[in-house]
Amino acid sequence: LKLFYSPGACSLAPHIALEEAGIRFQLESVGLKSKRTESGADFTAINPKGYVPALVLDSGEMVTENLAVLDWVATQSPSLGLQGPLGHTRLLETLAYLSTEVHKSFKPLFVERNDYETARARWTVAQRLELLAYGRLGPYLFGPRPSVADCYLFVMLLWTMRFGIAIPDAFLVLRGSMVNRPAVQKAMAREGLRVPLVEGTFQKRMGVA
Ligand SMILES: N[C@@H](CCC(=O)N[C@@H](CS)C(=O)NCC(=O)O)C(=O)O
Repeated sequence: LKLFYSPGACSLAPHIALEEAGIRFQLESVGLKSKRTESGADFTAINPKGYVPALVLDSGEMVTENLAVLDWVATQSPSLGLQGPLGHTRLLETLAYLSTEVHKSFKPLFVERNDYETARARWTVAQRLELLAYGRLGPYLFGPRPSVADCYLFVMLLWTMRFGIAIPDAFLVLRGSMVNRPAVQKAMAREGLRVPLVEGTFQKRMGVA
């Protein structure tokens, strides 16, 4: 099993999830601009989409798209999924929201568009996180245990620190709970990222999203 990733990018979500699952895997970093992997390979020849995450299974088949990669991890390690008749549906619902509504809303911030687009993106991210937080009991999205959706949300909550976007109190708790998890600390250290200790003091080496 091999995960292609870039430090601090959205691929940190499956990286954390794989650590949480206790699955053995290899990592290979990708330069998102150069499209070269750390071993010098042309990443677009491996994944024509040219973006991370890309997970190569032991069978040699490749899975891309965070939603699918995270769902795959949850099928390997059901404690990272959601139980009950609607469990899988709720997981996909949340992963889809994170991917298409939250993650995508960050894009103008990473490409440094004009002030208007940047301000609008910040507002959109904040508003979508408010909607997601509404009615959550915590500490994680679905209660006392983290799911793969929390891994994805956590990466977005690191990005809000980077861009100084205020987040709901429930997500301050969630981010703090995630930061204390050994799997999160291991994955962040492996990606060369400093684990935030105090709100607002996050020194990052983030990839471009
Ligand atoms: N649709 C993809 C998007 C993944 C994505 O945006 N990856 C970013 C890093 S967070 C990336 O690799 N960007 C470089 C590029 O698109 O060239 C997913 O949901 O997994």
